[in-house]
Amino acid sequence: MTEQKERELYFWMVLVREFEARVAALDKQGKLAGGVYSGRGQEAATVGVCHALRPDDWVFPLHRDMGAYLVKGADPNRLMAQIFGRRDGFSKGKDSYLHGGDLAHGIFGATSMLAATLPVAAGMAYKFRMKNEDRLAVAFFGEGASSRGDAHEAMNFAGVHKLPVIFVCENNFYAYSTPNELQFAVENVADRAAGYGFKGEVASGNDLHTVMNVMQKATDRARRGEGPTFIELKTYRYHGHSEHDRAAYRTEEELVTWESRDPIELWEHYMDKRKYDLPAIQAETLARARKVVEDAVAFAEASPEPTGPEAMDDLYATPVGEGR
Ligand SMILES: Cc1ncc(C[n+]2csc(CCOP(=O)(O)OP(=O)(O)O)c2C)c(N)n1
Repeated sequence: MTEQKERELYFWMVLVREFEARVAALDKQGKLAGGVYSGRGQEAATVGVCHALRPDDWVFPLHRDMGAYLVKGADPNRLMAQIFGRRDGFSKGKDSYLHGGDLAHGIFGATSMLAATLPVAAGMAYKFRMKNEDRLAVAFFGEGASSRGDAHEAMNFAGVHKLPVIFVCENNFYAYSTPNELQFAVENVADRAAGYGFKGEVASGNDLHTVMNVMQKATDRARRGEGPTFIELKTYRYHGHSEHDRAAYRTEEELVTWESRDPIELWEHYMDKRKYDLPAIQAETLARARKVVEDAVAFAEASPEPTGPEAMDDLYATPVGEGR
């Protein structure tokens, strides 16, 4: 990998962290329109996965996958406006962050029902297959979501039809407060892939190199027509489930253990070992990321609130023959 690419990957992780930190602060100031689910600590997972994709591939992020939006190409200004519930957001102020997809960049908005997007991702991959398109669908979900029937149905269907879809489970050890041992009885969630007839990979979600390696294998497999991969990335969220959750169900020792494997610090350590000018890179990257975030906040704050009647816009398609 070139130094330029490694620095770019670093920028994405720092941008995701800075963006989410600002969003958490804005939430505490009561400025936002909906729930905030920080993925702080999970940046290597979303950045590593999405960096491996092409612009015309599709991602299906869930509530903790802000990085997927940013790396896949969503405009940070519109993303922030979405989080503020303003007219320039993807849903034009009709919804909170969670449900705002950005169709122009291949980002499907999350649904509140966990795992409900997985069959949609499989369906989209089925369409790619039918139309002979060299494109992939990537569905993110947590280990909690993996317990839902939708996840099983999607993976079974994808396995039967050898679809170009990658299932990325970010296992951060808690689904809200439910720990792994009360969530599934297998050792790894990805062990289930065998039951669907495709490959399961278990990897560190905090180590960017590892994430990129497993993604490379999975995208190659899918593009060769060899079907899906179930990637389980072991990672950790530093914040509670959402900003109001103090996460009293975990120990300080556990949190600190994971913080000592911080994905951004691991990458900095790597760049240092490569003898790059780390202090200069850190300062430059942080300034660049903060500028993007501050511009996005200014844009969102200047974006108007939608008016009442706009609530009815876009609810129905224009009937055929009418309008245009
Ligand atoms: C079907 C369904 N059940 C419960 C919820 C409430 N809920 C939202 S997020 C969440 C925890 C999800 O955990 P996980 O899938 O592991 O993802 P994480 O939040 O850890 O990233 C729960 C229980 C929901 N949205 N949908």
